[in-house]
Amino acid sequence: MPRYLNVGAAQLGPIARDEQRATVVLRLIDLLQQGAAAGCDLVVFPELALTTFFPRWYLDEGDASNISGDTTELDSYYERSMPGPETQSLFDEAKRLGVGFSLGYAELTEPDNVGVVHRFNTTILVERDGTIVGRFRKVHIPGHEAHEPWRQFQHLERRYFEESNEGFPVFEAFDGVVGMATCNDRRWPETYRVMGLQGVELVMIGYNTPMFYAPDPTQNALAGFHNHLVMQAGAYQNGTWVVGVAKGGIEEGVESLAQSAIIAPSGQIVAQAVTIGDELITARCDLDWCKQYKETLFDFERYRRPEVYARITAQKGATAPGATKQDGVIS
Ligand code: CDT
Repeated sequence: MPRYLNVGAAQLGPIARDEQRATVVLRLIDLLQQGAAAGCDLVVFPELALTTFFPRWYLDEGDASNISGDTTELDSYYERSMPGPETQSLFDEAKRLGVGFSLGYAELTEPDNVGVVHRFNTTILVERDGTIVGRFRKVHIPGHEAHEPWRQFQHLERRYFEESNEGFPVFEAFDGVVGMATCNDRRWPETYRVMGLQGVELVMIGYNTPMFYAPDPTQNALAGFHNHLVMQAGAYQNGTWVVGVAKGGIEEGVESLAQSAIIAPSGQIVAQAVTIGDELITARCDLDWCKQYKETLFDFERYRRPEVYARITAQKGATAPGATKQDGVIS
């Protein structure tokens, strides 16, 4: 008897800088209702799905470890509680419909209320009864820390978000084993493998990917190819479903990749968005299909060789043969 999970990928079009949370939440509810009408158990929303992609602007002063000056606008993009006053209606509707969801947002947290705040690029997983059953904080934070005026637009994620040390947990939810990753995380094979080693059957990934990559514009034309390449490889090599969901289209003058996709454990794309705006795509995901890969070609227990992979966790940057690092200089 196959284990089917009906999954929706709720792609979003642009969110304007001055768009109110309430308006965005109405868009999310509309997509959730479309998901319910299509028989979805779970709807996946993108990264930072409640606001515009604010890391494109330099909004504060100080340095990345000590954000200072007027942070009024910056702080307005973060959630201090989840659900909060403006997101509660999404949770209520999910419960009413019996449809779960994952949602990316900027999290501002002040543990122990001692005045030290932390900022994470977070995604939560909400079950069909409206309860939060999982949380993921983005691990790989791309871009830069300081204002770089030479760029057409900034990518200041490394200023506005901390790197999470919580890794890639998986959750027993939706009658399967599920996990999350966020945007740049999808480009790193370790992301999928760490979850693969925990038996993951479905990975939810939201993304905001500008089509223009300032450090190397020769990559621009390959943005769509690279997006699918990494997620299809991650799915196949770990025998898992992958749901990649964009906030795409032209947001505040910056064009972002759409092409949301649902990918099977075979690595094949089974559904793909055809617009660059709000759009729900769906797939009936047989979670037992994962076994066909996990128990054959990618039988980890039988075939993996962790004893020869020590470098993967022992070393960060690449070192060419013969190179030694002294005083920061590779010789
Ligand atoms: N949001 C996010 O992680 N975007 C990155 C852009 C990389 S360029 C700084 C991505 O990997 O798609």
